[in-house]
Amino acid sequence: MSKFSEWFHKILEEAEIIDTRYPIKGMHVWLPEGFKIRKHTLKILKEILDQDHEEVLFPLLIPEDELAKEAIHVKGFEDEVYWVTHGGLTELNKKLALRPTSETAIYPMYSLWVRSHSDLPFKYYQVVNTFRYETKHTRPLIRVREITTFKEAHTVHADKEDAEKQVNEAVRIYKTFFDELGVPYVVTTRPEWDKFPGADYTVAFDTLLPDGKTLQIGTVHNLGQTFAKTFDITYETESGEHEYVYQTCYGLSDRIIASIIGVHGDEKGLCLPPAVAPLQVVIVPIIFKEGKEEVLSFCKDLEEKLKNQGNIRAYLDDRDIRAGKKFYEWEMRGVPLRIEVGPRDIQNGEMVVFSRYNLNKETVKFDSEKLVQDINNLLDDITGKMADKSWKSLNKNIRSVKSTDEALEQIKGNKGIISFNWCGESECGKDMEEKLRVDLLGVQYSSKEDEICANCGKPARKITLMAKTY
Ligand code: PR8
Repeated sequence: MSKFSEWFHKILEEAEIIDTRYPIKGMHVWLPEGFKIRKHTLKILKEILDQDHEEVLFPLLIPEDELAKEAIHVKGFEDEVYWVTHGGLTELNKKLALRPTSETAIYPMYSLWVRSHSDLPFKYYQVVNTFRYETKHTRPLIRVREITTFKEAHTVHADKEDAEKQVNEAVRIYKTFFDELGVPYVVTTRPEWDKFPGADYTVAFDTLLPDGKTLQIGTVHNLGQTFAKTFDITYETESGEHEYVYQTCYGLSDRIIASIIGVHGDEKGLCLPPAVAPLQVVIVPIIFKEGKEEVLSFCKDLEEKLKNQGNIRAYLDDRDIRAGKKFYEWEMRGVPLRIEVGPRDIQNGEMVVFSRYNLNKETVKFDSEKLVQDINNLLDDITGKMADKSWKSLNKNIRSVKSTDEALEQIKGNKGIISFNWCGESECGKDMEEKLRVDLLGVQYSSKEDEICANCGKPARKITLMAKTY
């Protein structure tokens, strides 16, 4: 197990995010702390999506014949489907699949719902659990067999241009979302051999974890008319003809939580962005025999004020244990801001604030009038600085190379992401993956001038990224 992997497992347990001891491989239990992080994260996502999507909820089970309808799609998932074969003791005459994703659950209904051009576009999403019998090594939150937090959006459009536009819009949505979490990413168009089964093309978000491997954290698929033709999703145009629709879908999973934990965490444990931290501020009274009551009552007022006036998730830790022990625990749990108040601070009109992300402690003047505003500003400042820090770390680890030899050197020494010019030929791309034992993430953009492919020397106009991946 790599150092990061060990760290990750340990912190999931210590910070009580999930319990991995559930007796089915790849399926875990969300604990209260983890569930809160998940809840706050979903709230951010839903707020963004709800601006122009509708939330729906489809059944978990998909009839075998529907799942099998789209040949390429079913081929892509056939090794990974869990089947329900019995109802009690009775064998079902039609097997039912636990959804690995919901295209084949949703699109037969879209075929009933979409009627006229005036119904379009349709933008629905749901947050559900999906099941994939992953054959690769499972890892908590990263590669699970029950994806508990599968956010999937499915849109329907009258024409190709509108679907293209939606792909860009979905990329913008995911950028906004990851930016709020301070999780940095690279966006690429996946190579042909790695696109979603049934899609025309796939655009993917990858982030970099501390061990130098990338993690795919979100995908946007342009489905073209493939599913529309399979499921007969048509609409009547203004002139009364029937046309097949164009579709997109895009999804995120439990990996969003894994990336928050992995990208921001450090040797002291979790380091949570204020937006998703179960507690944003913890108040630790520094108590001596003298002035104990005064300090406690001051801290109680402070807690009330932050909670009631500021809507800040604040908590007064007045347990009768050493302050040092409290510091250790809250740092491990990733609380973004700690306020320490002792008798002398009250006399001086000061308090000590400690930022988790840079472990900085400073004494600040205490102004009762401006307190809520000051703390909110501090939290905003932390959000921005955490994002800066994680983006710097990602950018530092993208290295441009001119040849496969150079790529090999870089990957051996530094890990991280390699950027290079690629001719775009599948054979050449796969050859590189094999030689370098990495995955080709995909094409980032066309290079400005004709360059030479780092592998085969043919003309290349595609800046492409490669990395060891999860
Ligand atoms: C779709 N259909 O399904 P996608 N554990 C954790 N996360 C995972 C796992 C896993 N075993 N497998 C995939 N993911 C489309 C889009 C509806 C929505 C994550 O797309 O198969 C990946 O990060 O690409 C991926 O980006 C996301 O789920 C969506 O899965």
